[in-house]
Amino acid sequence: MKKGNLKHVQKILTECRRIVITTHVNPDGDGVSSELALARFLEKSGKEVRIVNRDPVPEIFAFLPGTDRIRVSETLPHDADLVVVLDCGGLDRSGLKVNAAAPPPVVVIDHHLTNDHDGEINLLDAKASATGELVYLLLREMERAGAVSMDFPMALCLYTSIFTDTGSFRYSNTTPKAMTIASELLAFGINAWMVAEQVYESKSYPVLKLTGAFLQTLAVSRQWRFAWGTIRQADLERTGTREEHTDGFVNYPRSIRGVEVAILFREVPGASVKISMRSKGKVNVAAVAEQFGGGGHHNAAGCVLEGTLPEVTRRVLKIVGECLDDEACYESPACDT
Ligand SMILES: [Mn+2]
Repeated sequence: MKKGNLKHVQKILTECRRIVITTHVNPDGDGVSSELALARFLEKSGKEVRIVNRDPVPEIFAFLPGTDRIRVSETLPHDADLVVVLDCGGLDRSGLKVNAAAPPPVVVIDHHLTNDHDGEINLLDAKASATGELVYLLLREMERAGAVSMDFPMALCLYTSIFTDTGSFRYSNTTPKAMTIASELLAFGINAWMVAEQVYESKSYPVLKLTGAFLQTLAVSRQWRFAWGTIRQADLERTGTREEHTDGFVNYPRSIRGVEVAILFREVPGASVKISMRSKGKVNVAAVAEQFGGGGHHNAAGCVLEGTLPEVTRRVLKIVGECLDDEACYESPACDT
């Protein structure tokens, strides 16, 4: 991250009064937590702050202080002096409709490895474990310059952001810096078990039924280098669950021994398929997702493709197979998609 950008963002935040904060569609723990921590700090600094997202906060993050203030809307408010977009490349990814006649200035704070960042100022660090890590550094910088301090609710949010984006401190983005920051956040009095319990141990029975249905769909390639699973709209309807409940499902095929790349195919209304990909390290799945107009990190990426589930599945598996010198085996019942 460029140090100058941190100062630059700090300056523009200080100068603006009406600030809107948003994140990507289908917000995750990092996006929501980063929004809440930044909003609270800016409000304590006397700013008029709104958080506007296209999609609701996933249930498992309802425990975060301030989620009730997040507004769900299709449209970006027209009267903001500044928009801060967190955890993605820019307003495009927020899914919010923007008044094209008078687009607001945008600050992007993100840690994704894509090159579509389109803010006036981009505070980027692909090495940061989470956007929350960058927000932490920004708030510490602002703390030094002003009268407002970080407090327990902000620390709880930022801890949750690093905790979730590192997969509970398991993924390769669990750097010494991430751990140091997490440790500083814990020192605010956060109960690590409480956060873990809220995020990972508060599943509903319907979600476990959906998990069961998903596990039935798992399939592996000929050489066992990649594996995938599928969620159909009918599975969600039958179990009474929603798309947000499939978060983390891609980790099941990834957990198979020898599998390098895991893919989750989710049928979404409107004849398209949402794809999440995870790599154990050798393959850059962001590069694969970018071929289909998506993006992400080396180890975690996604895209949305138009078409039916079987069509899209074949297209994506073909490319992944080429990357891994392997292929999907459709003729085997176990691999039938
Ligand atoms: Mn993130």
